[in-house]
Amino acid sequence: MRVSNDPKDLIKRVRRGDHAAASRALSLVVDENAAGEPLARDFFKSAGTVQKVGVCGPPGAGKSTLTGRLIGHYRSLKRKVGVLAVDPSSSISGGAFLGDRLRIMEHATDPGVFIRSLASRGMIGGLTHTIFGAIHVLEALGCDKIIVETVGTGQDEVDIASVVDTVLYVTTPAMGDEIQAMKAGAMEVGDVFVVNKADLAGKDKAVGDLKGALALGHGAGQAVKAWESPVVATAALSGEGVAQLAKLVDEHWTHLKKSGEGRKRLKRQHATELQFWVHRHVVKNALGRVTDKDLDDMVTRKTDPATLGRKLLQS
Ligand SMILES: Nc1nc2c(ncn2[C@@H]2O[C@H](COP(=O)(O)OP(=O)(O)O)[C@@H](O)[C@H]2O)c(=O)[nH]1
Ligand SMILES: [Mg+2]
Repeated sequence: MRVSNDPKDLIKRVRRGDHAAASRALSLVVDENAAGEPLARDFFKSAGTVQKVGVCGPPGAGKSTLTGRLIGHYRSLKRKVGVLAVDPSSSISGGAFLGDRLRIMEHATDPGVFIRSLASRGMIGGLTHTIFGAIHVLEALGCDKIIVETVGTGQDEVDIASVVDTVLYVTTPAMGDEIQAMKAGAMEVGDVFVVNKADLAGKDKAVGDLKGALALGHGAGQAVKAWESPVVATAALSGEGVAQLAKLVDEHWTHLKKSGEGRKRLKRQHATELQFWVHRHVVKNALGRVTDKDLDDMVTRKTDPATLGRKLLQS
């Protein structure tokens, strides 16, 4: 079935929960052509009302499998779930999109689940700059939870913590050394730490190491944090621990709403979204006006990148 590109019609249908329209709208918004802008403006009106959960951590930790499990959990509660996978190795057409393909295929035909992988084009810190536009489409579609899976590990300047409300950091018992070496950034970014593959040997040690490292982080002399990031063990393949994880995710959302931290995070998200927007447009606009003569003038040293750059930004 063809879906029209008429913005008013698309908006109406997305807000009615029409997946085909959402798919079309998402493409327009993500492609950043002029047709996407009125959509993006409208969808922003309903931004920030539902919890956005980021799932990050090293490749192979089981993020996709865990995401599939969380979808199943929310579906059992009749919640509508939106999932965005920002993973260069993930693609809907091929490869291991969302790990456990069978479970995902089951969700793919579920009208209560909308899944989309985003191209890695224009990646910043493991995220694509189109992530916010995509999230706003899912918000307008009426999703009750939005899950964003990324390869980001919380060590980049613009990372998952600037995009979502709640960050799940996924690791495994086999990644013990990784926990030891985990940078402060990753320790700070996680709101809930997950030791997945709890069916493997070394689960208790991994949980203990992680708790130890976290305790050092909010160690002596520092103010007691309102939210101390918990550590939970899961076995995504069997589903063990997933209900407990979901409970912690809910508790964090309640904490965000009650403490005012949620509003702070929303402001940070919007600041990042604005940063992406301005960056994109200023760069495109300025560079679009560079002439061949400008390049020649640099070769002959009549000008230099700083002088020319300033001129382009002012004109
Ligand atoms: N033993 C075990 N393997 C798991 C578990 N969860 C995921 N895996 C496997 O780990 C591999 C990587 O999983 P995937 O979800 O694609 O990881 P991602 O790269 O973090 O998204 C796959 O072969 C999964 O089947 C688990 O709880 N236990
Ligand atoms: Mg994955």
